[in-house]
Amino acid sequence: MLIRNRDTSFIAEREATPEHVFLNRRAFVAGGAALAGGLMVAGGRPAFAADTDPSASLYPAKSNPAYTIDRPVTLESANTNYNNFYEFGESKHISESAQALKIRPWSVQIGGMVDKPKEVAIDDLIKAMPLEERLYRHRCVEAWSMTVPWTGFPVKALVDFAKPLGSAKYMQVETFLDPKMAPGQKSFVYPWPYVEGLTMAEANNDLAFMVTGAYGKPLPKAMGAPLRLALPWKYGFKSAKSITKITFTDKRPTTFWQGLADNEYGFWANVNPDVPHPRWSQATEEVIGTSERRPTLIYNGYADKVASLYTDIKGENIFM
Ligand SMILES: Nc1nc2c(c(=O)[nH]1)N[C@H]1C(S)=C(S)[C@@H](COP(=O)(O)O)O[C@H]1N2
Ligand SMILES: [Mo]
Repeated sequence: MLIRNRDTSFIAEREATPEHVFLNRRAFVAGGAALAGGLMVAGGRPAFAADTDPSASLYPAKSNPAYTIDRPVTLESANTNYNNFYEFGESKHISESAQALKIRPWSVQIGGMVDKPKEVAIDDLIKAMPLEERLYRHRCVEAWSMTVPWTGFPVKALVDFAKPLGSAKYMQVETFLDPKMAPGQKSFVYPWPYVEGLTMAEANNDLAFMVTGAYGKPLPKAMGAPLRLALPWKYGFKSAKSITKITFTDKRPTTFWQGLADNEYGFWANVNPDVPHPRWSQATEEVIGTSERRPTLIYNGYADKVASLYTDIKGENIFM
């Protein structure tokens, strides 16, 4: 993610170049140096060990034919080698360092404006929810995209489980806070923990998905195990990873990226090719795992399912 020069230690090149381009170049240079020295660059450990995950027997889940798409699925190996997970570093290649993420025991706190606050162990939650597989597009604000076979359950099922009060207007989600486990959280540049949020209408929309698996297996750590969001009509940063806390509230959350640069990353963040980011175009996207660029679609191709959520919102930029 590109951020503005709040911290003057960011070098000029980084400000002029999308982060993934800059970092890939750096990785290329480092790889070249290692090869010149006669070393092989390590191939990388597997993203996770599905056989040791206590939820492994629940996968693969049946696929929901209502959510298929007209693009090839991104190769799993391409996906786990190109991630945004700032808790484990600013590079796209965090799948090794993310192995430090401890995903059991794991529980999710549910509170705020609810009938009764509760804490639920992840395996109890997964067993109580109706798991299914959906193919979704994923469009990062940095103008790259993937197609991912997620497994999970509708956010609406979690809302029903949480029983929010009628006065709740937003669902806020938070990632763990543990700088010992996640070295990226030692950086004071970022407003940890990662916070995101949805309106209740968005949370109850059919497309809003709570993810527990991918590629027919439990979710790899690099993709935000054991619980993350997938909100395919919004820029990827809305889809918070490794969720530990869900709070229902009547106050709009200040999200992680807003906390860093609210002139560049908003609360709504709906995909729109005609509304550029302040420093780059959103008209097209690099399709990860291919050499293609494709035109970006309004609401990332999901307008029929979500556009009606925004018809009454006035005086705000719903595309930032
Ligand atoms: N906790 C947390 N969630 C996060 C992020 C992050 O850095 N930390 N990055 C976001 C961004 S910018 C994107 S594009 C997606 C990336 O998900 P992926 O790595 O599974 O493709 O996760 C989002 N959720
Ligand atoms: Mo992103």
